Amino acid sequence: MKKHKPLALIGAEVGEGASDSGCKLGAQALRDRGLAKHLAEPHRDARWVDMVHARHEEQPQARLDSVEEFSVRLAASVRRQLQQCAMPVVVGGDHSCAVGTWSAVADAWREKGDIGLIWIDAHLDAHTLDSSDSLAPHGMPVAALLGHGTPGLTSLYGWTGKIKSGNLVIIGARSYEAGERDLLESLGVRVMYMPEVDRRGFGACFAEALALVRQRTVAWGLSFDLDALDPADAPGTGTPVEAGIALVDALQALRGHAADPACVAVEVTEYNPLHDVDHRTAASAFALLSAFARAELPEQALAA
Ligand code: NNH
Ligand code: MN
Ligand code: MN
Ligand code: MN
Repeated sequence: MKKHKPLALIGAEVGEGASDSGCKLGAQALRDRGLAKHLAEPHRDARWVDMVHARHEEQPQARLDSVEEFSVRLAASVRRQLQQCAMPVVVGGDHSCAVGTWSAVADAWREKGDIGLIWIDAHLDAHTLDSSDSLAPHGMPVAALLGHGTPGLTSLYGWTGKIKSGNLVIIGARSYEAGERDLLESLGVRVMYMPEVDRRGFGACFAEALALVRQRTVAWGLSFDLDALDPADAPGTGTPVEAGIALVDALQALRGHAADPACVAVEVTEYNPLHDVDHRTAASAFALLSAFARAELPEQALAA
Protein backbone atom coordinates (compact mmCIF):
# COMPACT_ATOMS: atom_id res chain seq x y z
CA MET A 1 0.00 0.00 0.00
CA LYS A 2 1.13 3.49 -0.87
CA LYS A 3 2.70 5.57 1.86
CA HIS A 4 0.82 8.82 2.50
CA LYS A 5 2.35 12.25 2.96
CA PRO A 6 3.50 12.55 6.59
CA LEU A 7 1.62 14.97 8.81
CA ALA A 8 3.96 17.60 10.25
CA LEU A 9 2.38 19.09 13.35
CA ILE A 10 3.37 22.68 14.09
CA GLY A 11 2.29 24.32 17.33
CA ALA A 12 1.27 27.96 16.93
CA GLU A 13 1.75 29.27 20.46
CA VAL A 14 0.11 32.62 19.97
CA GLY A 15 -2.59 34.28 22.05
CA GLU A 16 -1.51 37.88 21.53
CA GLY A 17 -3.96 38.05 18.63
CA ALA A 18 -6.97 37.43 20.88
CA SER A 19 -8.54 39.42 23.70
CA ASP A 20 -8.51 36.23 25.80
CA SER A 21 -4.98 34.90 25.30
CA GLY A 22 -5.60 31.48 26.90
CA CYS A 23 -5.50 29.83 23.48
CA LYS A 24 -1.75 30.38 23.56
CA LEU A 25 -1.69 27.19 25.67
CA GLY A 26 -3.80 25.26 23.17
CA ALA A 27 -1.12 23.62 21.05
CA GLN A 28 0.92 22.36 23.99
CA ALA A 29 -2.24 21.04 25.67
CA LEU A 30 -3.22 19.05 22.56
CA ARG A 31 0.34 17.84 22.22
CA ASP A 32 0.38 16.64 25.83
CA ARG A 33 -2.88 14.79 25.24
CA GLY A 34 -1.22 12.78 22.46
CA LEU A 35 -2.45 14.35 19.23
CA ALA A 36 0.42 13.00 17.12
CA LYS A 37 -0.16 9.44 18.23
CA HIS A 38 -3.86 9.87 17.62
CA LEU A 39 -3.24 10.94 14.01
CA ALA A 40 -0.60 8.37 13.10
CA GLU A 41 -1.73 5.42 10.96
CA PRO A 42 0.08 2.35 9.65
CA HIS A 43 0.67 4.03 6.29
CA ARG A 44 1.00 7.62 7.42
CA ASP A 45 3.37 9.19 9.94
CA ALA A 46 2.36 12.07 12.16
CA ARG A 47 4.79 13.93 14.39
CA TRP A 48 5.43 17.29 15.99
CA VAL A 49 8.12 19.15 14.11
CA ASP A 50 8.01 22.60 15.70
CA MET A 51 6.48 24.84 18.36
CA VAL A 52 6.51 28.48 17.31
CA HIS A 53 6.09 30.85 20.24
CA ALA A 54 4.90 34.46 20.11
CA ARG A 55 6.55 37.08 22.28
CA HIS A 56 4.31 38.00 25.19
CA GLU A 57 2.88 41.54 25.00
CA GLU A 58 0.03 43.40 26.70
CA GLN A 59 -0.66 46.62 24.80
CA PRO A 60 -2.62 46.55 21.51
CA GLN A 61 0.15 47.92 19.29
CA ALA A 62 2.78 45.68 20.89
CA ARG A 63 0.49 42.68 20.47
CA LEU A 64 0.07 43.43 16.79
CA ASP A 65 3.85 43.77 16.45
CA SER A 66 4.28 40.43 18.19
CA VAL A 67 1.75 38.75 15.90
CA GLU A 68 3.44 40.19 12.81
CA GLU A 69 6.83 38.97 13.91
CA PHE A 70 5.39 35.59 14.89
CA SER A 71 3.71 35.23 11.47
CA VAL A 72 7.08 35.42 9.71
CA ARG A 73 8.52 32.64 11.88
CA LEU A 74 5.43 30.45 11.58
CA ALA A 75 5.47 30.91 7.80
CA ALA A 76 9.11 29.82 7.66
CA SER A 77 8.25 26.70 9.63
CA VAL A 78 5.30 25.84 7.38
CA ARG A 79 7.35 26.42 4.25
CA ARG A 80 10.07 24.07 5.49
CA GLN A 81 7.54 21.27 5.79
CA LEU A 82 6.08 21.97 2.35
CA GLN A 83 9.59 21.77 0.91
CA GLN A 84 9.97 18.35 2.50
CA CYS A 85 6.69 17.22 0.97
CA ALA A 86 4.99 16.85 4.33
CA MET A 87 1.52 18.17 5.07
CA PRO A 88 1.72 20.98 7.64
CA VAL A 89 -0.90 20.67 10.37
CA VAL A 90 -0.89 23.98 12.22
CA VAL A 91 -2.36 23.74 15.71
CA GLY A 92 -3.39 27.02 17.35
CA GLY A 93 -3.19 29.29 19.02
CA ASP A 94 -5.41 32.18 18.10
CA HIS A 95 -6.55 32.47 14.50
CA SER A 96 -4.04 35.19 13.60
CA CYS A 97 -1.72 32.21 12.93
CA ALA A 98 -3.57 31.80 9.61
CA VAL A 99 -1.57 34.73 8.21
CA GLY A 100 1.68 32.78 8.55
CA THR A 101 0.25 29.43 7.50
CA TRP A 102 -1.47 30.51 4.27
CA SER A 103 1.13 33.10 3.27
CA ALA A 104 3.67 30.28 3.28
CA VAL A 105 1.40 27.99 1.26
CA ALA A 106 0.57 30.74 -1.26
CA ASP A 107 4.23 31.66 -1.69
CA ALA A 108 5.29 28.04 -2.14
CA TRP A 109 2.74 27.57 -4.94
CA ARG A 110 3.04 31.03 -6.45
CA GLU A 111 4.78 29.93 -9.67
CA LYS A 112 2.30 27.13 -10.30
CA GLY A 113 -0.93 29.00 -9.61
CA ASP A 114 -3.41 30.26 -7.05
CA ILE A 115 -4.33 28.53 -3.82
CA GLY A 116 -7.82 28.05 -2.42
CA LEU A 117 -8.95 28.19 1.18
CA ILE A 118 -11.99 26.92 3.06
CA TRP A 119 -12.45 28.91 6.27
CA ILE A 120 -14.78 27.44 8.88
CA ASP A 121 -15.54 29.92 11.66
CA ALA A 122 -18.32 31.53 13.70
CA HIS A 123 -16.67 34.83 12.73
CA LEU A 124 -15.58 36.49 9.51
CA ASP A 125 -12.09 37.52 10.67
CA ALA A 126 -12.08 40.15 7.94
CA HIS A 127 -11.32 43.31 9.88
CA THR A 128 -8.66 45.88 9.24
CA LEU A 129 -7.39 48.23 11.95
CA ASP A 130 -9.90 50.78 10.65
CA SER A 131 -12.97 48.59 11.00
CA SER A 132 -12.09 46.62 14.16
CA ASP A 133 -13.47 47.72 17.54
CA SER A 134 -11.41 45.19 19.50
CA LEU A 135 -8.19 45.76 17.49
CA ALA A 136 -7.57 42.06 18.07
CA PRO A 137 -5.45 40.62 15.24
CA HIS A 138 -7.32 37.27 15.28
CA GLY A 139 -10.25 39.21 13.83
CA MET A 140 -8.09 40.21 10.81
CA PRO A 141 -6.43 37.24 9.06
CA VAL A 142 -9.00 36.85 6.28
CA ALA A 143 -8.67 40.52 5.32
CA ALA A 144 -4.89 40.29 5.50
CA LEU A 145 -4.74 37.23 3.25
CA LEU A 146 -6.98 39.02 0.74
CA GLY A 147 -4.51 41.93 0.81
CA HIS A 148 -6.25 44.32 3.21
CA GLY A 149 -4.72 45.52 6.47
CA THR A 150 -1.34 46.40 7.91
CA PRO A 151 1.68 45.63 5.70
CA GLY A 152 3.10 43.44 8.47
CA LEU A 153 0.18 41.04 7.96
CA THR A 154 -0.53 41.47 4.25
CA SER A 155 2.99 41.49 2.81
CA LEU A 156 4.88 38.42 3.96
CA TYR A 157 7.39 37.34 1.29
CA GLY A 158 7.08 40.83 -0.19
CA TRP A 159 3.74 40.46 -1.98
CA THR A 160 0.07 40.88 -1.15
CA GLY A 161 -3.14 39.12 -2.09
CA LYS A 162 -2.16 35.62 -0.98
CA ILE A 163 -5.71 34.42 -1.54
CA LYS A 164 -7.86 35.76 -4.36
CA SER A 165 -11.37 36.62 -3.27
CA GLY A 166 -12.93 34.05 -5.63
CA ASN A 167 -10.81 31.25 -4.14
CA LEU A 168 -12.03 31.62 -0.56
CA VAL A 169 -15.21 30.31 1.03
CA ILE A 170 -16.23 31.02 4.62
CA ILE A 171 -18.66 28.61 6.32
CA GLY A 172 -20.53 28.95 9.63
CA ALA A 173 -20.38 32.71 10.27
CA ARG A 174 -22.90 34.02 12.79
CA SER A 175 -21.08 36.76 14.75
CA TYR A 176 -19.56 39.66 12.87
CA GLU A 177 -19.44 43.41 12.46
CA ALA A 178 -20.76 45.44 9.52
CA GLY A 179 -17.34 46.70 8.40
CA GLU A 180 -15.89 43.25 7.81
CA ARG A 181 -19.08 41.96 6.20
CA ASP A 182 -19.05 44.93 3.81
CA LEU A 183 -15.42 44.35 2.86
CA LEU A 184 -16.11 40.71 1.99
CA GLU A 185 -19.21 41.64 0.09
CA SER A 186 -17.39 44.30 -1.93
CA LEU A 187 -14.73 41.72 -2.81
CA GLY A 188 -17.31 39.10 -3.78
CA VAL A 189 -16.22 36.48 -1.24
CA ARG A 190 -18.66 33.60 -0.90
CA VAL A 191 -19.83 33.43 2.73
CA MET A 192 -22.14 30.63 3.84
CA TYR A 193 -23.68 32.17 6.95
CA MET A 194 -25.12 29.88 9.61
CA PRO A 195 -28.76 30.15 8.43
CA GLU A 196 -27.66 28.74 5.07
CA VAL A 197 -25.75 25.95 6.81
CA ASP A 198 -28.87 25.12 8.85
CA ARG A 199 -31.06 25.13 5.78
CA ARG A 200 -28.86 23.09 3.43
CA GLY A 201 -26.79 21.07 5.88
CA PHE A 202 -23.08 21.41 6.53
CA GLY A 203 -22.25 18.56 4.13
CA ALA A 204 -23.86 20.26 1.14
CA CYS A 205 -22.18 23.55 2.01
CA PHE A 206 -18.75 21.99 2.37
CA ALA A 207 -19.13 20.10 -0.90
CA GLU A 208 -20.03 23.29 -2.74
CA ALA A 209 -17.16 25.18 -1.12
CA LEU A 210 -14.72 22.47 -2.09
CA ALA A 211 -15.89 22.37 -5.70
CA LEU A 212 -15.56 26.14 -5.86
CA VAL A 213 -12.04 26.40 -4.48
CA ARG A 214 -10.73 23.35 -6.37
CA GLN A 215 -12.01 24.66 -9.69
CA ARG A 216 -9.64 27.57 -10.07
CA THR A 217 -6.69 26.63 -7.90
CA VAL A 218 -3.68 24.33 -7.94
CA ALA A 219 -3.75 23.63 -4.21
CA TRP A 220 -6.16 24.15 -1.36
CA GLY A 221 -6.31 24.01 2.43
CA LEU A 222 -8.62 24.12 5.39
CA SER A 223 -8.58 26.59 8.27
CA PHE A 224 -10.88 25.42 11.04
CA ASP A 225 -11.65 27.77 13.94
CA LEU A 226 -13.08 25.57 16.69
CA ASP A 227 -15.60 28.27 17.63
CA ALA A 228 -17.42 27.38 14.40
CA LEU A 229 -18.68 24.31 16.24
CA ASP A 230 -21.66 24.47 18.51
CA PRO A 231 -20.49 25.36 22.05
CA ALA A 232 -21.91 22.01 23.20
CA ASP A 233 -19.13 20.33 21.21
CA ALA A 234 -16.49 23.03 21.72
CA PRO A 235 -16.91 25.03 24.92
CA GLY A 236 -13.14 25.57 25.12
CA THR A 237 -12.64 28.63 22.96
CA GLY A 238 -12.23 32.30 23.87
CA THR A 239 -15.31 33.39 21.92
CA PRO A 240 -18.00 30.69 21.81
CA VAL A 241 -21.13 31.60 19.82
CA GLU A 242 -24.44 29.78 20.23
CA ALA A 243 -26.09 27.68 17.52
CA GLY A 244 -23.03 26.47 15.63
CA ILE A 245 -22.07 23.51 13.47
CA ALA A 246 -22.66 20.08 15.03
CA LEU A 247 -19.47 18.06 15.42
CA VAL A 248 -21.04 14.95 13.85
CA ASP A 249 -21.91 16.90 10.71
CA ALA A 250 -18.40 18.32 10.45
CA LEU A 251 -16.81 14.91 10.93
CA GLN A 252 -18.91 13.33 8.22
CA ALA A 253 -18.25 16.06 5.66
CA LEU A 254 -14.53 16.52 6.32
CA ARG A 255 -13.64 12.86 6.37
CA GLY A 256 -10.75 11.85 4.14
CA HIS A 257 -10.22 15.08 2.23
CA ALA A 258 -6.59 15.50 3.25
CA ALA A 259 -5.86 12.52 1.00
CA ASP A 260 -6.79 14.66 -2.01
CA PRO A 261 -3.41 15.33 -3.68
CA ALA A 262 -4.47 18.98 -4.10
CA CYS A 263 -5.00 19.38 -0.35
CA VAL A 264 -1.74 20.77 1.00
CA ALA A 265 -2.24 22.06 4.56
CA VAL A 266 -4.71 22.21 7.43
CA GLU A 267 -5.02 24.27 10.56
CA VAL A 268 -7.17 24.03 13.69
CA THR A 269 -7.27 27.12 15.85
CA GLU A 270 -8.60 28.85 18.96
CA TYR A 271 -8.45 25.89 21.35
CA ASN A 272 -8.46 27.45 24.82
CA PRO A 273 -7.77 24.74 27.42
CA LEU A 274 -8.63 27.15 30.27
CA HIS A 275 -12.28 27.13 29.15
CA ASP A 276 -12.58 23.48 28.23
CA VAL A 277 -15.16 21.28 29.95
CA ASP A 278 -14.24 17.61 30.46
CA HIS A 279 -11.71 17.90 27.61
CA ARG A 280 -14.67 18.04 25.23
CA THR A 281 -13.09 20.62 22.92
CA ALA A 282 -9.78 18.78 22.84
CA ALA A 283 -11.68 15.64 21.85
CA SER A 284 -13.45 17.58 19.09
CA ALA A 285 -10.14 18.89 17.77
CA PHE A 286 -8.69 15.37 17.76
CA ALA A 287 -11.74 13.99 15.98
CA LEU A 288 -11.83 16.75 13.34
CA LEU A 289 -8.18 16.37 12.46
CA SER A 290 -8.28 12.59 12.37
CA ALA A 291 -11.42 12.57 10.22
CA PHE A 292 -9.96 15.10 7.78
CA ALA A 293 -6.53 13.47 7.70
CA ARG A 294 -7.66 9.86 7.43
CA ALA A 295 -5.46 8.10 4.93
CA GLU A 296 -8.40 7.31 2.70
CA LEU A 297 -9.97 9.38 -0.04
CA PRO A 298 -13.75 9.83 -0.20
CA GLU A 299 -15.41 8.64 -3.43
CA GLN A 300 -16.61 12.07 -4.52
CA ALA A 301 -13.08 13.48 -4.40
CA LEU A 302 -11.75 10.65 -6.55
CA ALA A 303 -14.47 11.24 -9.12
CA ALA A 304 -13.95 15.02 -9.24
N1 NNH B 1 -15.08 39.99 15.26
C1 NNH B 1 -14.54 40.01 16.58
C2 NNH B 1 -13.29 40.88 16.67
O1 NNH B 1 -12.76 41.22 15.65
C3 NNH B 1 -14.28 38.62 17.11
C4 NNH B 1 -13.20 37.84 16.46
N2 NNH B 1 -12.99 36.63 17.23
C5 NNH B 1 -12.73 35.41 16.76
N3 NNH B 1 -12.59 35.22 15.43
N4 NNH B 1 -12.65 34.46 17.49
O2 NNH B 1 -12.58 33.98 14.90
O3 NNH B 1 -12.84 41.18 17.74
MN1 MN C 1 5.78 33.70 26.22
MN1 MN D 1 -11.37 32.79 13.52
MN1 MN E 1 -13.97 32.49 15.44
